[in-house]
Amino acid sequence: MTLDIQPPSPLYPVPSPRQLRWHTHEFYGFLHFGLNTFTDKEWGYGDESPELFAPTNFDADQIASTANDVGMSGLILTCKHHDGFCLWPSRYTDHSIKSSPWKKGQGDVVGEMADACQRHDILFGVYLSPWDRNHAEYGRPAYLEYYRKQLIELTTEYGDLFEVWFDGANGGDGYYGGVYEQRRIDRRTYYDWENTWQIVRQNQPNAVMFSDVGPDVRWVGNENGIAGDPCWSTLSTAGLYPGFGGDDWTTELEMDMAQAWASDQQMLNQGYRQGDSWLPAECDVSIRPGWFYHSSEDDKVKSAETLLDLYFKSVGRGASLLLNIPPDKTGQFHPNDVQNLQEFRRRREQIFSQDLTSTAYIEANNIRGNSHRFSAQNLVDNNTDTYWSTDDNISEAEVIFEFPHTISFNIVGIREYLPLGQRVDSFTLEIEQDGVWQSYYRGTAIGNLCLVREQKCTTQKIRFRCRDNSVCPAISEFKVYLDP
Ligand code: FUL
Ligand code: CA
Repeated sequence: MTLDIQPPSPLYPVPSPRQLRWHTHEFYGFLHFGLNTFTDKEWGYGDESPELFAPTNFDADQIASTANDVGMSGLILTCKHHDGFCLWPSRYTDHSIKSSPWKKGQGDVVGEMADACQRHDILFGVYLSPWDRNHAEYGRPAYLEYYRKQLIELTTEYGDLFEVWFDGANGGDGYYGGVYEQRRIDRRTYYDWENTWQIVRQNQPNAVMFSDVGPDVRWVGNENGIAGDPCWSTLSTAGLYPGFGGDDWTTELEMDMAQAWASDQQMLNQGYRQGDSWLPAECDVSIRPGWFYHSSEDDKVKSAETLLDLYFKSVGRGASLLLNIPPDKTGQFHPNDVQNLQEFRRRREQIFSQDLTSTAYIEANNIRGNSHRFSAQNLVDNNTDTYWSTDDNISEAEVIFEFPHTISFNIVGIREYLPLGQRVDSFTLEIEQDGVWQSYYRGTAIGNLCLVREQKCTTQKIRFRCRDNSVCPAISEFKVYLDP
């Protein structure tokens, strides 16, 4: 009887239930849409007339159905960007779609997007810029009150949110109710984040919150969509705070801070193996050079191959890919973007639809307590809740996949069982050639998903070894693919 075999003890820190859920989302979309779409800007000043917001054919269903069709798990909408213009009829300002000609001021882009996401079976999330270049009180306590009331509107009136996105850009010049001046804030204290976050926790307990440093999901340290290699899901956050990554530094002291920040950016990019918090990375990147739509960028939409490369460098490094697709002036995705997204989806299908391990004979050098519950078959059962694990004292755990005939492959996908933490420090992949094991790949972090993409090779046996680890592994999936 093996019923009393205990699972391995967790290696702390481990993900919270909401982080675990978020890890399954992997690839989702960002919608930058607002006055900037119509003024051809990236950062509105805050003095733009709401009358300029005039999509000719806004279609939340086109946006949400395309997102679903190309494999996105959700969409995050810029409900308010730095210019302060609100895409929903907030009670607390007139600087919103209420004052636009669109639907005679009766529209609600946030509501329509939330509903469309539900109809098309994807998740919905919101971006509410802390920095507001329109609001007269920005920089003073009254603005924080305003900001929190808006956060309450968004977290109570639009159904379930999967993510709430807090941008790091802050302070600088703006309209600010007509005074046109510089406003600087103390990034460490102004937003009283601990209490502001409580609003989201209370109203949307399942939602993760993103900022430069969490509390649930961290920024990856660049806006190119590229996670570090490795990219650990753990980090130590002492001394870091949301917004510390702003790029609007001006004084000498701030320049010094910016230098320190450069090394912090690297830390966000790679994580910190010994970190005390589970704080996985999200890779935000736009399909075009800008975040908002500009017709001049219609021929600069990232190709399917570029998107695929980003996918390997984000999702394939245990992070998530937050891909921005800016709706155009009609209020829909532009055909060029849709075309490349669909080609990107076809490429992923082409690669990932056939897992070659389905025919393999699988043997591990050790199975925890010889228990069926931790068997190596768990690596290939398409179930991330089951995993292969070994006894505690095994320092070199290995599995051999033997195929009935030689196979050719160039991609391997490995997942750790995250509820027990990120356990593997390093691993190797070897292939047998003429009866001799040859090194194919050496890696470090695995985490939610590690996609190894290397030269095509042909073999009948693959050996996966977890080496020099301080604890036994818990590996939930191992897949082998060929990108033709
Ligand atoms: C940045 C913003 O300043 C950009 O406009 C954009 O929203 C990007 C996702 O985050 O910090
Ligand atoms: Ca499994």
